[in-house]
Amino acid sequence: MTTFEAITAKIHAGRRVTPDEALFLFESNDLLAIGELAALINERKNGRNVYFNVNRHINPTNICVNRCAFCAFSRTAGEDGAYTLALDEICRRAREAEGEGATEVHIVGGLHPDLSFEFYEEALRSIRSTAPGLHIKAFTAVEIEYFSRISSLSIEQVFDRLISAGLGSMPGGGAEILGETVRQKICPEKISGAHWLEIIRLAHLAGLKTNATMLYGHVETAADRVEHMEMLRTLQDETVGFQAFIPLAFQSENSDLKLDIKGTSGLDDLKTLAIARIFLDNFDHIKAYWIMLGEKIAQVSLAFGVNDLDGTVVEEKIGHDAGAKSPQSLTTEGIIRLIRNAGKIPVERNTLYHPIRTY
Ligand code: V47
Ligand code: SF4
Repeated sequence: MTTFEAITAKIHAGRRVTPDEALFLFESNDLLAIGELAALINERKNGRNVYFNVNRHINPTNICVNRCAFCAFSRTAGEDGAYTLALDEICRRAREAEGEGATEVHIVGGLHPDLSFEFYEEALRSIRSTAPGLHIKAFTAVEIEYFSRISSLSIEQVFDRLISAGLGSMPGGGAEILGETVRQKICPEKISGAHWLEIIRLAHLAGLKTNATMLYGHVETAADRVEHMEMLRTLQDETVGFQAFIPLAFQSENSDLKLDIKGTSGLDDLKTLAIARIFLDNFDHIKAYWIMLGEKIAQVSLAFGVNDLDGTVVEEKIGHDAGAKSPQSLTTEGIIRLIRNAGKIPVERNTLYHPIRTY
């Protein structure tokens, strides 16, 4: 029989927790005890260091042929609020970010019906030449699969071409909940969970580091979350290509998902982050994305196993179009203060987690 004592003993011995044990933790309301276990694991891996990076998000277009039910960011071409940035504007934002001390641009967008694969290659090339100091973290597995379809190139060829154009790594979006039953309810047009995992596997084989996200707080059950994390843990055993795991708290405004609940609770946010830290023993970093969580829960999560607060972001659209109440951007000083006030050591990192400066 699963008990808290047995799980605690396992963690103290550095042993891996099973899916049933993770589910047991989700069913427990002893948040502080779960947090303590997560904090212990994090302390072993990262000491008191908490990472952040100075970055800027650029979303080239919100026009998307998928129109996932949970997504308030996307539009159909011609609809009110639909936009596509010109190459010049994408480059201007990247140059501005570099000028303001950013080391990374994070680029994701909708699946545009008319833009060609060459547009995206050109965007990467132009950023690389105008802002050579920036690491380009771009495109979810969902976009990569779309590029392969619109260009008639294989996934491997798409990666080769994008890496030649300047792609440095990939963010972890598009994972949502990998299990098919939930996926059919929240994003039936999107590639399957198995396909997402396969594309990420190919990214890792091509030498790209990626992250992995999990969109939670909608129709999924705790068992769906555990299954999602188990799929990631299994792939990570094989490739060691994941850097951070990022649970994304669902923002419910303007979404087509008609739910009784309005967003996640603070308790659920902290429990989910802590259980992720406990379960994903082969991930180095658990990131609290303050945009979706709010600054206060993100700060408290530093005592619940989290060791990364993402970045300064500058202009965030995906969460804010869905009603996120956090600011659009944090200053470097703001993030440093937030980490210090939690009793931790702020470390500015680059995208690949090399420390740039310890404060
Ligand atoms: O895939 C869409 C999510 C993701 C909503 O890898 C929503 O460093 C909450 O992946 N409520 C894109 N979430 C963002 C993303 C990300 C963000 C920050 C850092 C990294 C990283 C990756 O946003 C989508 C989807 O899962 N999303 N709509 C919503 N209403
Ligand atoms: Fe398109 Fe991504 Fe939004 Fe789905 S989540 S509608 S794929 S932009």
